[in-house]
Amino acid sequence: MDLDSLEQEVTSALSHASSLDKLEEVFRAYLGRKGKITFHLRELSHLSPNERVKQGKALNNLRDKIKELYEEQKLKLQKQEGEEGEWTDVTVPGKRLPTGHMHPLSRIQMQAQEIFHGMGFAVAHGPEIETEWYNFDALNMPVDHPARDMQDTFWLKGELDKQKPENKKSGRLLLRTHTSPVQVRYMEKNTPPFRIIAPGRAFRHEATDARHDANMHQLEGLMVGKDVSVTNMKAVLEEFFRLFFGEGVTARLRPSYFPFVEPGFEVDMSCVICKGRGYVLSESKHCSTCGQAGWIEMMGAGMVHQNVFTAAGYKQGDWQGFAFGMGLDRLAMMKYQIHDIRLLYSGDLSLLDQF
Ligand code: FA5
Repeated sequence: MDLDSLEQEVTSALSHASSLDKLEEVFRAYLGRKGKITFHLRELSHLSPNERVKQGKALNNLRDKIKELYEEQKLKLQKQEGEEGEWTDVTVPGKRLPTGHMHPLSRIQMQAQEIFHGMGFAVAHGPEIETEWYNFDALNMPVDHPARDMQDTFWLKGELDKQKPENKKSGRLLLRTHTSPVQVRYMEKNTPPFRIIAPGRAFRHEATDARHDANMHQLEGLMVGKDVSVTNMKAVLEEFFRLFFGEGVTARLRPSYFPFVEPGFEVDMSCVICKGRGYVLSESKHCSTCGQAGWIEMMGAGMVHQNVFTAAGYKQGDWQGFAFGMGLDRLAMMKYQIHDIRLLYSGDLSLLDQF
């Protein structure tokens, strides 16, 4: 057995192996079960004891050397193949991490605010827990006024401390039934001319349906000056609808009654779900969103009653202005074609994830 030439042969075969697969092949050819060196190792038993010791030592040394060479070459090839294998396809779309997003109602509120901001309206806020005075009395609805029944109220237990002068007129506590009390709170602290909007939550103790919920959002508007008129109000509201919904949506004013305005109106817009038909063609059914009317009531509006100015501390006859209170939920329903207001508060991700 010529171990020197065997060593040369293996060394050359290992160092010339050009891939990991080929390297494995060489290794098996010498040290595998049927490998050349394994064969010689097995044959040792046929040799004389002296020969066996000598040959055995030499073969074991060769085997260790081959293993060492094999490991070295393996590392080299792994590195090479790894580097070549590291290929980046920059056109593969990145993984999108799930992130939160704005609730459709918050979006609607922001969009509406932006439009009014563009028309010079500032934003004002008021508390959700209100007093009877701001929610009703100051808005020309004293106790026993039948109009109080128009807005079913969640009354709260407890009252404000009547010893404090600022609470003298407050009355009972309640969850505000509309955003109109912000009008009075703002006027108490500011002198006209001004124009404000007051977005926020309001509550009504009433049965729910596709258009009504016990918890809803309104956006109040108030513009006061020396000669603000119904014409200004109509222009502002029409401009708002145009900017918010685009051309093609029509609005109408209907005479209506609210104790805090005179004259008062209800503002309707054509239903975008059924396109004003009252019947949804694609679903072959009557439109439940507008109750088949083709119109949906969006807001109440009118010229601020002089009694409200007086309650806020202005002198009777000094100022005139208009006010409106629109349903933000209704606005969201029309904009995104959501057929039931309750979906907005359901937390249903199949709806919310669309925004
Ligand atoms: C009011 O709340 C008056 N404060 C509006 C107003 C302000 C009139 C200033 C004049 C001057 P009304 O109850 O009609 O009015 O409600 C106004 C709008 O809020 C409605 O047109 C409707 O869009 C929305 N709304 C009222 N009740 C609910 C409800 N339960 N669920 C959802 N939206 C409602």
